[in-house]
Amino acid sequence: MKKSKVRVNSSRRNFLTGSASVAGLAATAAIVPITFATANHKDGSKGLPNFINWKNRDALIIHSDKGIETHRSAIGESIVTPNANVYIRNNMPTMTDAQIGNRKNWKISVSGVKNPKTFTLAQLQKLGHTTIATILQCSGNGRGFFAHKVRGSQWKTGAAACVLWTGVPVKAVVDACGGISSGAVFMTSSGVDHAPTGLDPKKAMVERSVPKKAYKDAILAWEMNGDPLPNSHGGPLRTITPGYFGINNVKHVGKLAFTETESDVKYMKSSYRISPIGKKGSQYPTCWEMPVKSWITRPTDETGTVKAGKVQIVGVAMGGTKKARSVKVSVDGGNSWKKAKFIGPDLGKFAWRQFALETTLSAGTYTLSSKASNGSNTQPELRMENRRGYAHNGWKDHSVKISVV
Ligand SMILES: Nc1nc2c(c(=O)[nH]1)N[C@H]1C(S)=C(S)[C@@H](COP(=O)(O)O)O[C@H]1N2
Ligand SMILES: [Mo]
Repeated sequence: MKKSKVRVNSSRRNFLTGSASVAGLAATAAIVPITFATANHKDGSKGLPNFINWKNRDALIIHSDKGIETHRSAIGESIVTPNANVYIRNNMPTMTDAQIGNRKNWKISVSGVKNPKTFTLAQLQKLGHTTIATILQCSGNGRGFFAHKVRGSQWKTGAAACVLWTGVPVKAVVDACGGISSGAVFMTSSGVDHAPTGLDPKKAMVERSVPKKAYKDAILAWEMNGDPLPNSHGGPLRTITPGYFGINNVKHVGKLAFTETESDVKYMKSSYRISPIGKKGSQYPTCWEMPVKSWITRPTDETGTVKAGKVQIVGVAMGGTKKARSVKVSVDGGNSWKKAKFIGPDLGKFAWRQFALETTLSAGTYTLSSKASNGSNTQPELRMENRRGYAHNGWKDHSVKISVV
């Protein structure tokens, strides 16, 4: 397997994340070696774990049976990522058919509303129906570019997907319960995948609170790209919180609550906190809204030899909780930029936009970069250094080096 190396520099900087200022976190100068494989199965010849044996092995990089990444070139040539190519991130094991039972009878309790109720999936399906496109992206996507030793899957670009979800708007569910109770500040979703493990719920339950306002866009989804929501993606029912990082899209959801306080489980309180290297604690911001980001999907080392002449540089750009407005592409490592065109359908502000720049390249080596903007924010050059390698949207690390022959 041939590998090439791209060396990029990062230098000191401070950063902002979402609306919360994280002062005092700064990168020390570092040389970051980034390795791209030219062939699939760069993780060795491991097969797919059993619970996702229906997935497309060639599209995936297996970090572990809890972290399976999509190859950079396999997130979809068109806008939506095929289910067989979508990454998997499990804190708890995927529930089995036996544990789930009859899907139509799956139950979710709704509280923190005027009239708390429990609905079966069949009942939810009568309350409302909608389809939205969102980006599912792990908070740690891009972790593999960090220079310090970060615990967790070394994701590069492929802990992300653009997916069409079908389900019921949370707003319709809230209306059916007489509205949200006064005093609620958060929408809290609880997964029940910890239950079969018998582990302490405070440590094992994936329960996530998001600011209440997120309920207006959120849905409870039972379908993913036209298929019943696969167990591995949280079937039969999952909260989709558009514009928010993956963890806030709770799989196997059994409880939805409008709460005055944030959940106090581990996955809310201590995990997913964006803290300086060497520090941790719930005083740091949690991974909620995603920042503006883009990356090139083609050409890369994965997509084969690039011949001199006309080249299509293609990628995806996301605006976070706002629409992606523009994206610029550089073929010289960021010295000069050209505006790329958005192509394909616009599936709304929570989906990514595909972009393309047609250019002519002669033989040589090139560093291809992309930089997206949502009108208010533009991708920074450098990552914000942080302990667990979250929320990386720096364009430099996401560059690809290609040889044109
Ligand atoms: N119930 C539950 N929800 C969960 C998780 C989990 O382990 N259990 N993992 C979270 C994380 S960290 C991410 S990135 C996404 C991954 O979704 P996927 O496996 O469908 O790609 O689901 C989130 N929701
Ligand atoms: Mo994640």
